[in-house]
Amino acid sequence: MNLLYRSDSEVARIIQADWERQQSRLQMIPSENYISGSVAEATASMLTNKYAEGYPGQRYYEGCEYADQIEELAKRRALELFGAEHANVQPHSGSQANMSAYLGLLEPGDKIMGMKLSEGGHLTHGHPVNFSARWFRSASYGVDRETETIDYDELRRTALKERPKVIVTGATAYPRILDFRKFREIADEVGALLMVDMAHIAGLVAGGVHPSPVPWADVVTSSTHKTLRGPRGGFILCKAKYARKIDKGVFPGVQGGPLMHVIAAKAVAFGEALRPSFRTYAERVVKNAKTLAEELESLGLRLVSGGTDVHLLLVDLSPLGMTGRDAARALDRAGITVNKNTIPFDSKPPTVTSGIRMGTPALTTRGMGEEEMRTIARMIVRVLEHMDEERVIKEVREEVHHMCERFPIPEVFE
Ligand code: DSN
Repeated sequence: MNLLYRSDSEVARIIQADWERQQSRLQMIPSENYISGSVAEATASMLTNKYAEGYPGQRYYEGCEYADQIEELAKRRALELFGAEHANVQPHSGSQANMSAYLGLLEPGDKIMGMKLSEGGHLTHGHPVNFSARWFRSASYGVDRETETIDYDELRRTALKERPKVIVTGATAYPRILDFRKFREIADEVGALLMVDMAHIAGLVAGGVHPSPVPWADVVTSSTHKTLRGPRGGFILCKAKYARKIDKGVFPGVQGGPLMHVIAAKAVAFGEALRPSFRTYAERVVKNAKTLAEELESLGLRLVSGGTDVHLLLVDLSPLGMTGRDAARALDRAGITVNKNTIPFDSKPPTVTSGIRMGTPALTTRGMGEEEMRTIARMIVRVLEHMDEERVIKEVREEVHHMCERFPIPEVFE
């Protein structure tokens, strides 16, 4: 950032400060990760200067020959990585991918049925404050109170009653494997389309450690920056028969000019995820999450659904009489960054919550393994047990600092 320091040090200093925060704390928000230097270079490239509204070979601007090449390359790699029939790599984010897919598949007022945000879903899956429930009608499903996992019989009953046009699945805070085959069966029975938002698990699917939704879903949406470890952005995969509708939903339906620099970075990230080493990464993410979960449980914490199959876990703090908000703040002061999160049937509002959500994608990118997960679990419990003792917070902060120094963020991904 030499140039930026010389021309606008006010901005450069803030960027540098956040980079130091990322390096010196344990980043355990499960939707965050570290991109490679190559993804960063592509994101910062001069392709940002180009307007390329439209699609390769059918642009509304001249001078798009390299924009076409980069978009075709990103699409080819996405198709190879996920084995899909059609890809659209233009969505600026996961939410815009969802908005575009709805616009392509539905008319205003049609009904969607998605998982409740408070039980693990996402705002764009039909939450009342979101466009997905304001422009469309929305019904919802959740988890069983006992098992805290999806009860597929109940889901089927709700679908039969509600008769949605699209069933949406995919989650932001669900620690278990989703059974896409069952979703497909239910969608077929009620005559609905199946849309899977795989944003959280895209890297696990690419790495072969979570079943792929691609064979089962009509449309799969995703972001690129979570377990997939790409730039901030989105993409959509679909069966060939929906290609036209989906493409029209993205452009001109929702977006204008695509972010060509980000599409280039998506191509780089898809390329990285195609390497055999990415499988090892995905396996380690899940192994680390399971180890972290086991250690936290053995130290007395209650985990929603009793554990995890994926990259994240949810801790229920209500038995300790504490809120997610207070716990997350104390942990961040100790250098462990997680987020407060509602747990199923939470009695507290989303700004307070009874839970914290944490995950292993970023720690695993740093090269941390099971031994570090056990140490981190002990540090987390120590902070929770001594939230008001500055001495303990400081000691943990120092331990975190040493661990971060031992595991620098890699610039290059092999
Ligand atoms: N906000 C994201 C998350 O943290 O899970 C979902 O889009």
